[in-house]
Amino acid sequence: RPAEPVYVPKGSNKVAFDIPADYLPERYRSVATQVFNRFGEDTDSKLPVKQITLPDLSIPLQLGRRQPFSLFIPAHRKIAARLIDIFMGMRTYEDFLSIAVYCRDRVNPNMFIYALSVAILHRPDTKDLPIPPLTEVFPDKYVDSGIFSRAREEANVVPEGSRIPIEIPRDYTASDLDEEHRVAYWREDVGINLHHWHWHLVYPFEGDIRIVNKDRRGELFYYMHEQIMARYNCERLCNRLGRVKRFINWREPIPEAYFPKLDSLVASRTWPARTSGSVLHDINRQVDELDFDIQDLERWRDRIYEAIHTGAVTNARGERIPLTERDGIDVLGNMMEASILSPNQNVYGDLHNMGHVAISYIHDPDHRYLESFGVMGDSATAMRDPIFYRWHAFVDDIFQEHKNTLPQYTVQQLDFPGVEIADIKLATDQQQNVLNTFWSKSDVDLSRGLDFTPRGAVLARFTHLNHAGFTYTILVNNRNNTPQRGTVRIFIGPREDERGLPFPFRQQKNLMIEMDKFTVTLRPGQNKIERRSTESSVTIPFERTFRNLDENRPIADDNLQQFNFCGCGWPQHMLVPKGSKEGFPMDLFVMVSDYRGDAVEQAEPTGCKDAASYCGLRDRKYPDARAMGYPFDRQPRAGVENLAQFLTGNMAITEITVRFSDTIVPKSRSGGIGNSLTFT
Ligand code: CUO
Repeated sequence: RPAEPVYVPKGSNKVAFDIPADYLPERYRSVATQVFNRFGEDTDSKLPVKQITLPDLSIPLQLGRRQPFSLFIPAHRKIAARLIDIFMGMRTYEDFLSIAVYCRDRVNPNMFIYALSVAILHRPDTKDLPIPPLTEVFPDKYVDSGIFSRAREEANVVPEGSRIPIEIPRDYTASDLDEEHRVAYWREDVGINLHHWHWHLVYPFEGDIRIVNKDRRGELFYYMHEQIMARYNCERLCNRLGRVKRFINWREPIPEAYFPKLDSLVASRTWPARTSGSVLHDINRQVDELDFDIQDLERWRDRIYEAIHTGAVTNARGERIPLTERDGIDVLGNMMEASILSPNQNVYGDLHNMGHVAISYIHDPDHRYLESFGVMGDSATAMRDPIFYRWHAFVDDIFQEHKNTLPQYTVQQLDFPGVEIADIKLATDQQQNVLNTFWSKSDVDLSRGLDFTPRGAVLARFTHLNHAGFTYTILVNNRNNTPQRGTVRIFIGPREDERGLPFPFRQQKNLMIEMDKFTVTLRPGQNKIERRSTESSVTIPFERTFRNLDENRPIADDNLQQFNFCGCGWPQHMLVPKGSKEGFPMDLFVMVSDYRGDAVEQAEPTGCKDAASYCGLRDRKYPDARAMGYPFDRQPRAGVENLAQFLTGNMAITEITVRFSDTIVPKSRSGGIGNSLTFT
């Protein structure tokens, strides 16, 4: 299976690996020359792969080649962690390349790509190397299974150059009879699912402590998923669906069904579906070394609640560790997920991960049908399923329970003396305070993930939500007579609930979507700040989700470096919720906070730094000293009932409208997002 040991971007010089003869698995050796000639004929150079003394691979080889691999299964995690250790432990780049090449045709392909990607992200000598884009390596996790036979036909019959992209229908997993299907375009978005996979690559919950122990990773687990929930709830309101109901009673049938219609090409299996009315069961699957009861989940849940309500956790030595105002959320995030940084897995268990597992095996809890996990069992596919959000609504609610115990922000903790916002607005080329959304089409190359196809791209064309680019304009008065540094924090949130009534602050705060965050220096007097939507600290540029394969233009080398190696980040094309045809009313909120309370003293980041809000910075601390989600992470001070009453002088709100038009608009060639289009 062509999961490439080192990803060579298309369009660059093609390189073939010159592999030591006994690196090939025995049964391929007799055909080695033939295969090399077939795939090596159009290469420009040969890259010699060094023969090394091989480390002990017995543990990674325990997982079969054709077995599905899930990070949520502890036995799989341990095996993967060993492979990551091996990759991380290779002393030189040449040794790393060598072991990667050796493993590629021997270990489980899904685990191989996972471990290889984690190693590339974390080894100092591979920092600038792009990691394999998962849509290209395993397109079967993103594309309707029916596409692949068409793709093979296209690849085998039609010569490169005359191939046309295969259209992925927009509505292939369900019909409108299922009201949850109204938000399928969001749940199944390729960029959103890629972001989630990348996030969990950057923040693994098991393995070498140096890889897991990143600054505030538990808190970021809370915050990144809290923002997914805020965004999804907002998307639901746009589509006239109620906010997600927490999955809290685990004995009740689950009304939400999901039929993924994905086939795994690696494991030759169909991803199982969940019918409406399915019920969780105790899990006892020897094949996965899994044995736990729903009661275990309930005990862990109750102990976590107890820790929150008593304000302290009990560590493995029996000591009480207080959940402090600053670090409590970080401890809780690691404890709930759980990561190996959990203070006590014996007591607090592995609640969030085992929830994923129990749900993903709902159709075969004791392996009697020899079935494997559903989409909830893989971070690359979990967000497709409506139950993901019901589970994470439960998880988030526990975090909120802790946040509700913290002291409310005082006016002094929010205000920025002498700094006042005079005016805020946002504008597209055409209109003020109106955002426009529509559909666009983008292509993904399937050829890397298809076995034995002739060379050249085979494109699948997706239809996805998109929006017209826009600019924020913020007028800020600095009445101090010295320049002041501040952090601009931009959020949007829906104004009205399911009934059309204005949201009280206590509810709206959980729906505030972070749009951007950046530092400014304010001169004394009036300052005009302008900021483009494409500069957002939340998103990665469009080109990093989809490579602009459809535009038939050579890609500049410096861009290539950027393309996929920092794939963590919300996709730019999903920055704005869909809104509605009539116009969906939202609040735009802007705050300039005092930088003295925000600053994290550290060296300038290198490498990927444009999606720090949800992804942090590589090799650096999280670049904002405030609690993540500030100022909306806590209950409001006494007397504040709505957003307007919450404002201090350094904040402002204005009403905006998100208007959706049900048309397909091409992306503009400038690399922007349909900026130059006219809407009437
Ligand atoms: Cu991201 Cu539940 O953590 O999937």
